Amino acid sequence: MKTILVTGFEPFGGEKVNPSQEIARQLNGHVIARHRVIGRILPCVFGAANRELRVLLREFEPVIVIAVGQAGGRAEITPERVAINVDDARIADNAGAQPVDRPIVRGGPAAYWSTLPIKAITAALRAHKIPAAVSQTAGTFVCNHVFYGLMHALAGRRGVRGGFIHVPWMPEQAKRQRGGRPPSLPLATMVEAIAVAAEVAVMVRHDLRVGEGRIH
Ligand code: PCA
Repeated sequence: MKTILVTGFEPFGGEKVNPSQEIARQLNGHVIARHRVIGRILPCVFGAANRELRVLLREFEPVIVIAVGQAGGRAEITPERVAINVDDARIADNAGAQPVDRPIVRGGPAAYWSTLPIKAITAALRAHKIPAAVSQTAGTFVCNHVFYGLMHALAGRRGVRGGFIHVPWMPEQAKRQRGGRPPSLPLATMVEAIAVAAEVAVMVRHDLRVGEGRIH
């Protein structure tokens, strides 16, 4: 059976949980569209996260890779369009590093596009009544770092597609934020969302060609 690799991140920024970690854990071992799902957790550490990811790519030889991370404050499941070649950290990573304006791959391309069908995934999530939107930036912290590292690693591999999806906070995280209650989604909804995304990634080779505002 072919493999879909789903990665999540350990908690960071002083939090005790990370929905992406729970999603990877829960989907590990599932079979989706006749593909076996391997769910693994990456450290929220510049450099180390990409080294770990490359080990997983070699070990499991997945045909699809969906890296997932938390984007606190977002209200929707957001398939990311593009990874950019820069680390610029607003806070320290879990090893205390806080790079500023540093290329991820020296001499590498400025950016890589996701090779997941991001609009078809967005449409399928909305059809499942799950809030979703294409995102035009994965930020410049460890998530973008892993997204770029993933696409750089896949650039030489034909037939392997991958990308990144950010997810909101879980309700218990949102509750703990000061100053109003930011948006969140139940964990079960987010697990379902990534399962749907994986299925669409298997089924859809050519993404929808509709403007973002017209995806239903
Ligand atoms: N979110 C962070 C890194 C780990 C995570 O889950 C980010 O958006 O960069």
